[in-house]
Amino acid sequence: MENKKTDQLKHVEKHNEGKAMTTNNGVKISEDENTLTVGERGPSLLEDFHFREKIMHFDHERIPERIVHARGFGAHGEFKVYKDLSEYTSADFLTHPEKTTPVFVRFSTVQGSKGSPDTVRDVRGFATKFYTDEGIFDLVGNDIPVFFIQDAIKFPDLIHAVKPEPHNEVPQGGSAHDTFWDFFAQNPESTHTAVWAMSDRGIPKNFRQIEGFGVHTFRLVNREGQSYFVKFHWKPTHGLESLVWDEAQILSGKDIDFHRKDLYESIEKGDYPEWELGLQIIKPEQEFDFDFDILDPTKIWPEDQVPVEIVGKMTLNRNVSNVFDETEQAAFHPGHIVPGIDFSNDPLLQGRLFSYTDTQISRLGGPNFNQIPINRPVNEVTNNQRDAMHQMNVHVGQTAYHKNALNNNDPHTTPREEGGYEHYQEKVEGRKIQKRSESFKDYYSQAKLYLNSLTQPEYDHTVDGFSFEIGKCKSVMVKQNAVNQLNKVDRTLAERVAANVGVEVPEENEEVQSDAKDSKLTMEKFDIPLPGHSVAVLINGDISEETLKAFAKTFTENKLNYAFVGKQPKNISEEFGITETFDTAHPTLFDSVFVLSDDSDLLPEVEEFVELTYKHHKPVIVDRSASEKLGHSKINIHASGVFISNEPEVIVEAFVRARYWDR
Ligand code: HDE
Repeated sequence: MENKKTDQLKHVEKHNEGKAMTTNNGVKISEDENTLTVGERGPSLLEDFHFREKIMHFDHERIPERIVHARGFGAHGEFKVYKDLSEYTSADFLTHPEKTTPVFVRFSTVQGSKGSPDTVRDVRGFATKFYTDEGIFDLVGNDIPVFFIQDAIKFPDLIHAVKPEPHNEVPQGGSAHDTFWDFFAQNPESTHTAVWAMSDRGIPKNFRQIEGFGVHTFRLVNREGQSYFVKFHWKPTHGLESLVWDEAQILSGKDIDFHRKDLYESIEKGDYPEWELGLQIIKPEQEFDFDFDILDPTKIWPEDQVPVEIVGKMTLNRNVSNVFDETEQAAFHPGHIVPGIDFSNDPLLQGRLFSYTDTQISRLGGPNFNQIPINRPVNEVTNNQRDAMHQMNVHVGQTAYHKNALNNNDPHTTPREEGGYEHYQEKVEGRKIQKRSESFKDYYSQAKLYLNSLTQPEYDHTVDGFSFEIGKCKSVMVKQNAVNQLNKVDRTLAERVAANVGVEVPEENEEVQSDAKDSKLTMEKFDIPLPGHSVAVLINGDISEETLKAFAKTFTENKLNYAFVGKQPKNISEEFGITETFDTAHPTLFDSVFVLSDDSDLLPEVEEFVELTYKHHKPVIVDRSASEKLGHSKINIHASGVFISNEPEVIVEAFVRARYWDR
């Protein structure tokens, strides 16, 4: 949409204009560069209270990072429901199409620490805070619809296995190591999610183009008290895209902030990321109609069996003003729900309900974290909770208990009919036991369903993903055990991975005997819209200002991001022309390449740039002059996705596909 020659800081707000600097106690400061000393070269004096305060505050600037999902980035936005959903729920924000509900979303990786690269292979967190008029609803989901475990008691085990190994704190930001694959092989319920994570879903291209899933089964409850089982989905209107693994690895060095920059810049440019909210609904009487348990978080509800109903749209349209104050201090919780939404008995969900408040208390320093601006509901908070660390309110009055006569029993409780939250009355009977339900024990059918549903390139990438990760393990036993697990899902996958990592494929073929597919699982079901696509225009030699302007015009009209890369051609005004050099630009930072050349030979940097773009299956466009000189390169100019043209309009044809896998 914009030539990259723009001042990115232009949108950052000016602050404190014309105001004096003060201490935290409000005293105006006359000196902020030299501490108080005895004479110019003498000892410093502790009585310099401004110095002491400034250093003390700095010493405590960091808070503990999240134990998981430490690396993340967020933005503000809004949500609107398309139609009144009171058939299913009484939730105010889902029954008033005229209302706009503010939201805050934080995307994250799971494994890496706060400073780890964005493009690692991992599940992505997709947590949304809805500031509804009835209180906060947090949809704390992921970009993969299933999870590695079925019971929350195993979460510390999973996370200890996937995090850097304790003896050497390696690797950072990834699961390609022994303890994770040992966990995988010993805990077969992780198979389905692992297959998703090893597929293209594990290396999304950006946050704008991921799906979001609530993962667990929740309940919707309508005004009459009828309940429905529900799964929540976010479908990106910008389509769904992934990186290729080589590209993701290069980006981990070239630009570790690749995803956060993309989100920030898209919002700054007004190319707002959007998702539609989808619901899958199962009626209570259908609970046992499926060949999977609807409470099992390692299972999807295949969309071909339970269609997703699109019910609303979320748009992210405002960057945060301060990442620490807002994104870092945001406290999400799957237990933050509003009337009309309730929980199911999914044991993973039930365990999460304990963990999130508990973790915020140590991360954010006490139980008043709800009072931090980003966590505050938009409606008024009134109750008898008092005191504790970092209390921000000054409570008035004599009473802080219920019931009371001194204050007319206020704040009072509200019946369900008038908007008070009442838990759904589910009848439950049984013995107290510690045992997983038999209905949770099919670990492999849906892993097979997923593999069956992929296109051939997607399947091949999944083989590569497993081969890389298992191949990185040092223990031959772990590699063998992992391949043995794959053999229980898909024989071809097991054979190909075994060959790649150098272990035996088990003699007996134990794969799931099923050709079942779900048409919604491939990523290729999504169209990739032209706007937002980025193109590197490589300038080889002297290209006229007129030509560059014609390109700039077409790109802008089609809402494409572009950069002119190379050396500034002669006779071009300084404020126009080159925006990146071969030192600053890199093929992995763009979606495609366009080469403009005069009669001179191609620069080696141009050739390298085009070769890597070609290797990553992205569109390559060269003008006629450049095409004649690419003969001896690694590029087949007749291959699919390679276009020879001098016309800027060729982009419309070239960019209909993000990747040309058949090259
Ligand atoms: Fe989380 N998870 N989780 N999780 N999770 C956290 O909470 C936990 C699970 C998810 O951007 C922590 O505030 C347990 C599933 C996201 O701030 C912690 C279990 C799903 C985020 C925690 C799970 C998620 C978290 C760490 C097993 C997808 C980041 C810091 C029962 C549906 C939210 C924090 C943000 C964060 C616990 C499993 C998603 C430790 C015990 C399943 C997106 O409380």
